[in-house]
Amino acid sequence: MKVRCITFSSHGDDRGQLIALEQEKEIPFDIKRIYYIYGTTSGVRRGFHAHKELKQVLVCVSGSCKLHFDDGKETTEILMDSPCKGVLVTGVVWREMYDFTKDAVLVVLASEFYNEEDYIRDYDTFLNYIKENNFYD
Ligand code: T46
Repeated sequence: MKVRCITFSSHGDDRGQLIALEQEKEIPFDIKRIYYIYGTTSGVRRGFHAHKELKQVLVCVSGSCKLHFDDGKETTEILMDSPCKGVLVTGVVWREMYDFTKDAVLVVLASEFYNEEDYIRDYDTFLNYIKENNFYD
């Protein structure tokens, strides 16, 4: 699966913690866009889509949430409970985000500008897309 956990180094001292993310270092693509999900209504599940081209790094900088990924062959669940934990997504992978705590802030660094045409928002269309493009291999 084209989903990989990354551990970020924290520059901690007696004042607290600081994590720096740099293009071509912690983030293996040019960053064109950053967005964050916060104030999520309790019990809500978001996402329900895949991207055709977009690469992303997701970090839960406050609180926690869970991520579900599905590449059509296997699925994985990742608990995002630390600002030191990033998830790099580079393939055509179905994703859902859930179990957000009240204080959760999920930051996403993205390789492309927002483009609705890059989204596949229907699960059967996603399965057909990866089959047609041999992304199962
Ligand atoms: C993803 C997961 C992790 C914009 O106008 N610009 C943007 O850059 C984004 C990301 C969204 N929007 C608008 C489009 C919708 O009207 O914000 C609204 C909510 O977006 P969406 O329903 O796609 O949000 P999620 O939480 O389902 O998915 C988002 C990202 O869209 C997606 O790229 O991988 O977070």
